[in-house]
Order: sequence, then C-alpha cells, then structure tokens
Amino acid sequence: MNSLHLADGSEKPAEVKDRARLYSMVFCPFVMRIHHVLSLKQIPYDIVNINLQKKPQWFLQINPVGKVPVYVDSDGTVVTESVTVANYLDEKYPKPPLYNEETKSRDLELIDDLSKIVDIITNIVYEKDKRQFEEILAEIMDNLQKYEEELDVRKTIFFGGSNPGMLDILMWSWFDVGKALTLLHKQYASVVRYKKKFPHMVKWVEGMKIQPFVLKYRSSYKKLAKFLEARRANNVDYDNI
Ligand SMILES: N[C@@H](CCC(=O)N[C@@H](CS)C(=O)NCC(=O)O)C(=O)O
Repeated sequence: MNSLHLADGSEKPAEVKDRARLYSMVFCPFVMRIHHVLSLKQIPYDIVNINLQKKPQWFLQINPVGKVPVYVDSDGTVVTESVTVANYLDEKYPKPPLYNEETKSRDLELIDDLSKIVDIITNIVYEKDKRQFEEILAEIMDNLQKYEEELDVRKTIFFGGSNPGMLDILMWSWFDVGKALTLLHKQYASVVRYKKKFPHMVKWVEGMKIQPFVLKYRSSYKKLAKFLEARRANNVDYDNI
C-alpha cells in the first residue's frame, strides 16, 4: 500500500512472473474497490502506485486513458474500469461468490445506478457543483433512498446477504469519500440529520466498517480530506499526506 507513487521519468518496475499487478493511487476510491475484491478472494498481486499528476509514459502505454485502476493479470491481460475489473475477477475467481443468483440482475441495475451518486460526489470533489452543500447532499440522499428500500426488502444487513457482495464492495469506498467531504466542508451536522431516514444504511455502514477486507485497506478519512484539499489546489504530494 505504501510504495511510492511513480512519476514521469521513473522506470517501470519489473513484472513478477505469474503474479498479477494493480496500478493504483492510494486515495482512489475506484482502486479501493479492486483492493477489496482481491483481498476477499485472496488473490496475490503486487501494487504499483502512479503519480496521476505526472503520469509516467510507460503507464500511458499500458492505459492510454491514463486512469487507475488498471489490472494486469498474470497472463498479461489488461483490464481497466473498476466495475469491469471487479466483474472480471469475480468470473475468474468464483470463490467466494459476490453475486447471488436470485438478486444478480437487480444488483447489476443498482451497480449501474451507483454512477449517479459517484458523479455527484466527484463534482463536489472538483468543485464543479456550485450549489450549497445541503442541496447537493439532499440529491445524494434521494439517490440513496432506493438502496435503503432494497435492504428493507432483502431483510439482510448487506446487499449480498449475511456477507458483503459485489454491490456492497462497489459502494463502500464512496462512503469514505463522503465522510472526507463532510469533514472538508464542516457539514457533519447536515449528514447526521439523515440517519433516522436511513436505518438500514446506518446498520450497513456499521457492518461494513468492521469487515477484515475493509480494515486492511481503509485509509483515514482525515488523510483523504487532506488529499482532496491538495487535489483541488492541483498540488498533490502523493507520498506525504
Ligand atoms: N470510471 C473509472 C474512473 C477511474 C478514475 O477516475 N480514476 C482516477 C483516480 S481516482 C484517475 O485515474 N484519474 C486520473 C485522470 O483522470 O487523469 C473507473 O471506474 O475505474
């Protein structure tokens, strides 16, 4: 987790034979999703952190889009886009399964819809949304309502049942970003007001944050807030936050 973020001018680290590699950035919630899947499925891999403000040329050759996560499988297959990588891993390593047959199609819809919440949060991160925080928060909560209702219907702590599944994993890292933003905007009180409306999601958060795979990779949301502040100022020192 703590290897330095490699920048332009660095050498590409030599590949380890028969070992997959994840190109990463420690504060990236999309990458966090993949750490969680890999950890749950106990897949060995190495991590190469990338300085996203000064991307190495060799990284751009691997993924011309220039984004992390990038998963390079031990046979050289390159997979990008976090949801695609997560599903690729689930198909290749079926144990433990991250979908239940009965709920899979609904999970896929809800995974698709997550992008709405992710987009709203990303716009706050980059200060693209000029509305008051409370107004943006209300929109996030509107979008979260269907997840609350889904847990009510399923009568389980997690979307995956008694254990977290794919939807749980793909959602989780955005709660840390949300928490960091709440801190950055000093809006804790606004968020707490919603707790009564979301009893299932509150239990879900309590259950998720003690999962071993979450504890293994969780970065402090205070650090994440510092990172977001530096990112807004376009002045990130990835290895010293
Ligand atoms: N849709 C992509 C988004 C990945 C993404 O935006 N990653 C950010 C870091 S959190 C990135 O690599 N940004 C670099 C850039 O856009 O140049 C996914 O789900 O993997």
